[in-house]
Parts: sequence; structure tokens; C-alpha cells
Amino acid sequence: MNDRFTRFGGVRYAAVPLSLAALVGCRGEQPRRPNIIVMITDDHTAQAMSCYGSLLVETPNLDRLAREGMLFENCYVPNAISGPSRACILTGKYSHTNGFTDNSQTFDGDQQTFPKLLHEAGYQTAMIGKWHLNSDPQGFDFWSILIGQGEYYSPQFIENGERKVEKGYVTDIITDKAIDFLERRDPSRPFAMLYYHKAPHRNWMPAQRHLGINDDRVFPEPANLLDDYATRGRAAREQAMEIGRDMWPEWDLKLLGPEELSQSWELEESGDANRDDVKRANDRHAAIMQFQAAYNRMTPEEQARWNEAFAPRIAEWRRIKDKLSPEELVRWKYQQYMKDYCAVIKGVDENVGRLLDYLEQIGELDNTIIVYTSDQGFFLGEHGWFDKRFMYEECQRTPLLVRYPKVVAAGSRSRALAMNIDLAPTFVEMAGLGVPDDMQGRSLVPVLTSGGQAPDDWRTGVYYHYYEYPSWHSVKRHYGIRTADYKLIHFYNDVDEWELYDMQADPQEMHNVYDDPAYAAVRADLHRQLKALQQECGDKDPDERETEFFKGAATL
Ligand code: SGN
Ligand code: CA
Repeated sequence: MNDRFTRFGGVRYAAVPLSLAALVGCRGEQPRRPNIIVMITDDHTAQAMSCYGSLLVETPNLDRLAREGMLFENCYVPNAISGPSRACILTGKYSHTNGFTDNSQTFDGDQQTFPKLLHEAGYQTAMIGKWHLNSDPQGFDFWSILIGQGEYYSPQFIENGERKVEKGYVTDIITDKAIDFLERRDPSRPFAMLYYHKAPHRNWMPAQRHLGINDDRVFPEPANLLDDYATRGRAAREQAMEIGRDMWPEWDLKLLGPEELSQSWELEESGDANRDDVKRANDRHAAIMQFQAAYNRMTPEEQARWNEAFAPRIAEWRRIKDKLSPEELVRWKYQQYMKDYCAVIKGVDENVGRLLDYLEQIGELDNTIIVYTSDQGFFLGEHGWFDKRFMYEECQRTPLLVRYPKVVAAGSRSRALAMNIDLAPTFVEMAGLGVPDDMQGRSLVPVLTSGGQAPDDWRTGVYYHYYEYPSWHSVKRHYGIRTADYKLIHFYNDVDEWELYDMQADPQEMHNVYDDPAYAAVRADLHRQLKALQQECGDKDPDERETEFFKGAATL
């Protein structure tokens, strides 16, 4: 037993309220507090989970979580981008409250988080995998985090402050570390482990054993793969996340043979770097260099297997690339994208299965609240896109599965409007602690214990606010509200445009009806609800905020 985990033995546990004692189960007189495992994948969207009805990939181990637990059909993130979403989960607060609004920020780790609260209450805590908050984790007995985005092969970690490189494939290694932490824990106390994968983040590099597994598959295309953005505004038109135009053949689709990989590539340093052709060449060279760096992390044996697996795709590309129409190019790239993305998901699913088996083996499976979610959803060709950031459904919505057979009915589904800021208060409550007043999410305990029903006073709309612009993929700043039936979005900053979608009639968000007179009453009501939500959570229309700021400055 590693004594790192025993030195907290003297911490006094908070009293467990009676009702919760029943909830967490009892061992004689002594209430037994549940273990908690939070599984977060990066960019894993519900369209690629068979329990959500996906036809793209089979995810038997995730399906098992759904079959033995609860599947949330409507869980949303407040800000669909990695660091901010992770900060929301940790704090139970919106981005404007926890201060981490975009990926360039540094998380203020001194603030309250749920792992800290659990740790103070005697839990053994661990954080393993993609952290992405630019400051060291706090509140953990053990942490081993990827650096920034992390790497698929031979990834670098910072482990309790020390840098190390691990041989192998990232999803397997994160699971090995998770099992190792559980192996070394003090079994007399509960644990809370954050098990955070890099997969399936761009550039979707599969494990060796999954190379080529989808070669013969033809993936169904989304109906709006060739969207022309009619009725949508400048934000949808001016983004930079189109599969046809913005997905790099070299980096994203791995279309580099061994001879190109061994060449040296450089960026053009001339004063003409803004000229279109120079810029295009530089973008391509940057993509190649980025891929070379990832490829060079593999062992010679891994590289050989990789080259063998991608040789047919590269040969096909060389044969067809100058003959494809723009539409054919989108379709071809989409197929390669899905082959890789779904192969990477296989690695996640297998490793989730491995961890579940281990928990079963040590007799802790049913004593553990297991949550599976992603930092946000992702576009798998819908609107012609990859990436996320938009408040459109594919990425605002995130998968959420919860398994805890003591109180969660097997195979239950919830339509409640849930949010990832609800997780922190849920964990705190399930550990028998009082939920701090300043957490903005709401505990999901009543939903989990009632077969998925939301209480009468549950939220009727979810709030969203995205800030990272100008930046990667050029998605304009926006905020808005999603209710059970509608979505209202305001794009601001360098535009001032509103969009309104009827989610029942138009679930793919193809028809912006903001100016349609038939929706005038709905529109007015949504504006009212959005304002009320902003007031409630302490956010504002940024233009109003600016006006007030200047008003304040004028009176100084
Ligand atoms: C990288 C990716 C982007 C992605 C961001 C943020 N580019 O910059 O495509 O949107 O991460 O992703 S890449 O060329 O490095 O792959 S997030 O999930 O961390 O928010
Ligand atoms: Ca992400």
C-alpha cells in the first residue's frame, strides 16, 4: 500500500443525512459512501454511441453502462470547448463564474471544486488523463495528466509534478494508470477518480490493433453533409471547420507516405506570408510537420504497421485527388474521417470495458457511481463540419450515462434538461455532503432516484455562452437558450445576428425562423426566458456589459 493514500486517514467525515444514508446504502450501522468514477472523453459525441442509436460504431461497453444505468437524452454543456467545459464540471459553475471562458486561459485552481470537497471529506482522489486547464490540479492525492492536448502515441505526462513519457497508446495507458491507482488505494475509504481520455480528439489516431478495422465499411452520410447554410447567418457561413475545405489531408486523414514523412519541411519565412499561395503552402507544411511529430513518437515497429495500414488509402488519394468534384471530395474525406474517428472510439470502449471488469473483480462495481460523458459533442459531418463550439445540437448536447444500481434503475432514460454543471452538486450530494450555495448546477439526485423524472420545479431552459473567437475554426462568439422545443442564439462581437430554431419541426437546425412572423410570439417568449436565465446565472449580453462599463467609467 502506497502511504500517499493512507496519510488522510485522520480526516473526519461530514455527517451523512438520514435520507442519503439510505441512498448510499448501509453496512451495519456505518453508512457506506459510494465511490465515484467520472469518465470524460474528448469530443465523443452521442452520434457515435450505439446506445444513442448510432449506426456508425458499436460501443458494447458504453451500451452496458446505459443498459445497467440511466441514459440522459438531453444533457447540455454551457460552453462547447474543452478547458471551459472541464472547468464547468469541476466547479459546478458557468464559465463566466469560474473564470475559465476559453482554452487560452489558466484555471484558478484555488477555487472550490468537487474533488477538493470530496478530498476534504476523506475521499481518496485521483485525476488521470487529459486535464487541459493550464494550471496544476489541486485536491488530488494522485494526479497524472497529459501535457496540453496530449499525444496518442508515447504520450508525455506530468505525474504529481514530475514529467515522464509512457510507451504505448494513450487510451490504454490512462486505463493502466487508473487501475494502478485503484490497486494502490486504501480499501477502507471511498475513492473519487477522474478518468479523462484524450480520445477521440483530432487527429483521430487509432491504436495499432484498430488500424484498418473500418477499411471495408461505407458509413452513412448525414442528410445535411452538403449544407449550403441558406437561412443561417454569417457565423455558419464564415466558420473554418468544413470537411471539404478545412480538414487537412496530411494531418487529419494521414495521407503521408514514409517518403514524405522522412523529408524535412519548413515554413516560408518570406515577407509574403500573407499571400494566398504562400499561406496555403505554409498551412500544408504546418500540418505535415505536426503529423511528422506525432508519427515520430511511434516505435519503428508501430510506424511499419501504420504505413502498411494507410498505404491503400494513400494510393487511392494519389489516384483520385485531382479528379474529384468539390462534393465528391467532401464525401471521400468524410468516409476517411469516420473510419479513423470510429476506430479511436473502439479503443475507448474496450478500455471502459477493461475498467468495469476490474471493478467487478475487486467487488467495487456496484459500490461505484460511474458517470460517462464527453467535454462536449462533435460534428460528424452534419452541416459539412467537424469540430464543435457552436450551440447547434450536435455539440451543445453531450452524452451522459450514469450507473449506480443502488439507486439508478437499470435501462432507464431521462429527458430532463441536464447540464454538466449538475455533476459537481450531484457528486457532493451523493457523498453525503451539503451542496454549496454558490454551485450553479443542480443536483441530479432527484432525477436519478426517480427513474429519470425531473422534479416539477426543474429548469425549463439551458443557458449557453461561447467566447473563443477569433481563434481555431473561427466560430463567432454567441450565447443563447435551448428549451425542450426551441433554441434562440445571438451571435455578437463582429456581428449582431439572431437565430431561432424549432427543434421539434427542424431538429437538424436547417431553417432559421427568427424573422418568420409565425414565430413572433415564440420569439418574444424566448427573449424573455433568455433574459431571465441570464439574470439568474449572473451573465449579461456582452454589449450591455460594455455599455454599463463605459457608463460606469464616465461617472468616475
Ligand atoms: C486543437 C485542434 C482544433 C481543436 C482545438 C480545441 N487542432 O487546436 O481542431 O478545435 O484543439 O479542441 S489540431 O490541429 O491541433 O488538431 S479542444 O477539445 O481541446 O477544445
Ligand atoms: Ca473537446
